[in-house]
Amino acid sequence: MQKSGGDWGIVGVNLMTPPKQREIFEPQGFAYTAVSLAPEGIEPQVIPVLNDVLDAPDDPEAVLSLMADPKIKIVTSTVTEKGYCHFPSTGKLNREHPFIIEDLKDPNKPKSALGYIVRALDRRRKAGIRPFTMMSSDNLPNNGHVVHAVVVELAGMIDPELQAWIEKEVTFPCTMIDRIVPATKPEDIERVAQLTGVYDPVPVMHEPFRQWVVEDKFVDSERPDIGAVGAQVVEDVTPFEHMKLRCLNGTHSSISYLGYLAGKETIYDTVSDTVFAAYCKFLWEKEIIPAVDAPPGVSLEEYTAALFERYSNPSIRHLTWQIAMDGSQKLPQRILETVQEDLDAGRPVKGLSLAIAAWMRYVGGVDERGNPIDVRDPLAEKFKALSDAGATPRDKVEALVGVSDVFPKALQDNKDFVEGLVAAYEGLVEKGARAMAEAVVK
Ligand code: CS2
Repeated sequence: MQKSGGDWGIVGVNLMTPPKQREIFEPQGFAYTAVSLAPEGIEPQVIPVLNDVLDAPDDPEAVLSLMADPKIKIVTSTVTEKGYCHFPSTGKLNREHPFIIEDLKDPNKPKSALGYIVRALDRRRKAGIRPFTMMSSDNLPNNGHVVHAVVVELAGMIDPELQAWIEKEVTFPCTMIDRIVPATKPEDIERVAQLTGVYDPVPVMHEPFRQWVVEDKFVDSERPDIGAVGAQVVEDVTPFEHMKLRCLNGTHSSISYLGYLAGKETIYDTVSDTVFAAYCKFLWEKEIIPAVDAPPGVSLEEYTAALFERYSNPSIRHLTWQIAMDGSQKLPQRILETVQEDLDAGRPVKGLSLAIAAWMRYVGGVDERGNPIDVRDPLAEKFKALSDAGATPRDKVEALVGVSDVFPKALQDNKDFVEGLVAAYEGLVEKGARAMAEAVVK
């Protein structure tokens, strides 16, 4: 904002309660502490960029009138994959979603991010105000297209004229954002207080690495000079998204499911085990890099070697349990698209199939030592019921592959792929995750 000139500012909006974010941020002037966790040392920094923070459930009108204010030029969303209320395998809006049903009831009390976006755009249109740019910052391929499709679909359910105006006037740039930021834990808050002498209940603990790639598609070209602080402003984000989602998130999820089953608490713990380290490198070399077109000038070998260093950062305690969350929303773009491309090209997929089988075992809700797993996923109950109903690994795999919200038809119909999953699942039950990861690499 300093480098851009002008009078840019940022207002944060919290869509879900509790906790009440405004009450937390206001006494500290809306500033917060970001802590860079480098292996060679930790570095706290005060981030004073927020002008205000609003809690939507407490005051929907404050949020809607702000979003309808002509001084708002850009709305960004960081609501996680499931926040788009869509079917991950098709990208279509889930019209039965409880939030979407709420969004349709009262124009002044939306529930989902999409509801706020559509209702605020409607106010702007009716008032003759230019729209804002709608920029998703979530970890989805074609995130601009995803949010565009669901916003337009929801608008169409409200008013076809609004839908047509959005299609004509609003832009939805695609973005790729990369920085490992584990959820803040109570011990982090204590640690930051000791480090800085200041109690901040909302610090952000992050790795040093960062990458931000943005498609240059803003309403009336109005945006701050994000290039001045290292964002890459490009014509096409797709190769960057594929590289990140498949190389980083694909292995992140794979080693999280296997690592969790094997009793590993964090990514660092998992890759410190030579078996899982070799498995992760095997995935890149044999199954993922062959399915990724590198962005111009990027070496995927160097990119993945740097990723391995990032995973091996002992200062980052990124829980395998956290990454394992919401698998139904993550698997398609992180793993299944890669598998499909490998299969189409005649490449083997035994490494990624093991990861999918590990996810299936994970959502069954019991780990290798017989302990229950706290599975967090919008479809958790469905997965548990399907898994419990099957007597054998084969029954369980076939039932879970049948979930069309997650698996595209081409994979459901691919007999060899499904047989591979059955064999991997049986192996997980008989030998365990670590032995199975070892067998893949041999
Ligand atoms: C992680 C990501 O929680 C997860 O699913 O894989 O949040 C990952 O840390 C980020 O995409 C890194 O940029």
